[in-house]
Amino acid sequence: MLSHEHPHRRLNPLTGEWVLVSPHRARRPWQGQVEKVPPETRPAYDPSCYLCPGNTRAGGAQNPDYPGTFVFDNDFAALYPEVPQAGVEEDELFVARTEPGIARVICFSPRHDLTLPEMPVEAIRRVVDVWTEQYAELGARPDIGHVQIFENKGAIMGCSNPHPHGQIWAQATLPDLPARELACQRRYFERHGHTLLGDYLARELDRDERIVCANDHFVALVPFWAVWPFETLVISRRPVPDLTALDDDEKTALADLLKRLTTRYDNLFEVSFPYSAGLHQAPTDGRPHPEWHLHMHFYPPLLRSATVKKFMVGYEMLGMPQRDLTPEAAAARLRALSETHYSVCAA
Ligand code: H2U
Ligand code: ZN
Repeated sequence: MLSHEHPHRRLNPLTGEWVLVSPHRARRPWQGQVEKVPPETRPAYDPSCYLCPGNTRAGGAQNPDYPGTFVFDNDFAALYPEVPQAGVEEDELFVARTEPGIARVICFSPRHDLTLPEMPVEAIRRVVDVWTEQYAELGARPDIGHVQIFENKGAIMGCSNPHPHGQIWAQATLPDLPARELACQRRYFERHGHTLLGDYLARELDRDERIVCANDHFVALVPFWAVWPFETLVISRRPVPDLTALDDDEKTALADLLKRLTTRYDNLFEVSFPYSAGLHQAPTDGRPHPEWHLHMHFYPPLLRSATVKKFMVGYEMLGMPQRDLTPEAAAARLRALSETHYSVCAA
């Protein structure tokens, strides 16, 4: 029996990568800065925000007076459809290919001052519906093989604007991380006849050691192989390959779980909790993907306060990811938090 007290490695079965866990180091003294972050107040409408309704964007286009969600083609798109098919393949040392794609921005709400945890479940449900529609529309295109929907939240994550929004990068080929997840899920499904995440979820529910919160259709947990201090994985209880396979109740349940999870995150350090989060759905290559199990990753960088974050440097850039706080301890911290947003409690 492996003791979680000693340095050990854990395998991420979704990607085949390992993480080094050094629990004893969580006890080391911390003499770095711990700043108290003053609560941020933002207006409901900001005339200088390029995402607020009615405003002119940096690219010159004008936003409509949208009442709910609003999707537009990214004015500074990293990918666009009309690229001439070309490749460099001088030899095995210099390989490059053009990549067609589409990049979009999704405003979650017309309200400049809200974030997901502060939005009502019905409004988050609209965001889930937009994600579903966008995955279906972009995925149906013959030139799109993968649709990556994500949210970058907080200035330290490189988010350019506090207005609640996410992005979509859809492209011809499968990016590296989903490709690794595809290979691992496929191998598992061929061997066992069930999805990897379905079996994993059943085991986690049984142990109840890393579960953060759950409802009838979705579960949020700190994965056994978490890399980021408070990383979580949201898994559908029913093994479905993508959002379009969810029924009405399941989509509302996803919205409910997202609100509850992000509220817990904000309550952890009483700050609008930064993260990069994204859905992992089946590739849109026109083939069935019974092995793919819909899930969403949350990768938050904060470690011990509103300002002290985990850096992926040194050993991590040269060796492998490493963590001090155990996933079990992180889950216990998140589980102990309230699902009422701290700003409501303070009011
Ligand atoms: P992030 O804040 O997550 O970085 O995303 C904002 C995106 O919005 C970014 O990709 C786009 C940027 O290109 N954008 C527009 O498309 N139009 C604008 O007027 C400003 C920003
Ligand atoms: Zn705004």
